[in-house]
Amino acid sequence: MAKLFRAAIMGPPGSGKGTISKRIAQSFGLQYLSSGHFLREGIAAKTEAGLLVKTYVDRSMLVPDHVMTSLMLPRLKQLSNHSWLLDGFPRTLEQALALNSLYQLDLVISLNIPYETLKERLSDRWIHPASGRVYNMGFNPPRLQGKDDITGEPLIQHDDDKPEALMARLRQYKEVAKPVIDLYKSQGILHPFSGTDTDRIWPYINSLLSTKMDIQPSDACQPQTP
Ligand code: G5P
Ligand code: MG
Repeated sequence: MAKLFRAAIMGPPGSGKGTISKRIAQSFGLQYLSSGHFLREGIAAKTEAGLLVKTYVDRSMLVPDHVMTSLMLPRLKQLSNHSWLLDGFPRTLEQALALNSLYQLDLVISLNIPYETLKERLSDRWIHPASGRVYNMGFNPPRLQGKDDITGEPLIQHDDDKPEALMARLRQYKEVAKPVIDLYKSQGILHPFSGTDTDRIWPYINSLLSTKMDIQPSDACQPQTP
């Protein structure tokens, strides 16, 4: 059996974590787990926990660590025989330590994208609120302007993607991510990527993963993404 491979992708809001994760999952057959996706699933289901996390997510505040670890870690336990990629988890040192106590990551991708680029991207971002599907009017526009591709329902823009709110989110990201980045750097598994275009960063990530996983993208099996 091939060795299991466990990776995580970190980066500020809008840095391309989701876009790149989907490409990795498709090219390398990793199971892709997005913390934001699971949170939005709970919100859409209107469970008690979902309504609680909504109060944080709506304000782009971090959901408490114990909620995040109890959301993510059991899902990983169910995937004990799979290779996986985490998008958006861990985000804090507490989350990283909780993960570390169960699994040793093989590789962490950290995206460094200039603030001006993030501002442009997020001000162009439209969301289908019920599913969390994300569009960008320049990069991946919906087929019909202002409408979700799957349901045809209207897309909305998030208040938190306005410049003042975005600045605060980025400051918070830097503060909270620093000890996590330092931890993974000290473990020798951190791989930072800088740039303004996902399409330019992607070939480097693709090549890094091909080397680390000792696999060519075309050899990979079919992914099961959320
Ligand atoms: P999420 O869902 O993890 P964020 O805010 O960290 O949300 P987001 O918005 O999902 O991050 P991303 O995944 O990094 O961004 O980026 P993306 O969606 O791929 O790309 C952003 C936009 O830019 C898209 O429209 C995309 O099409 C476009 N784009 C990508 N590349 C390019 C490019 O090269 N050029 C152009 N022009 N456009 C491009 O978390 C949501 C909330 O959940 C909570 C928090 O409240 C968080 O705010 N949360 C947690 N709380 C605590 N701990 C955790 N571990 C948590 N995880 C989630
Ligand atoms: Mg995302």
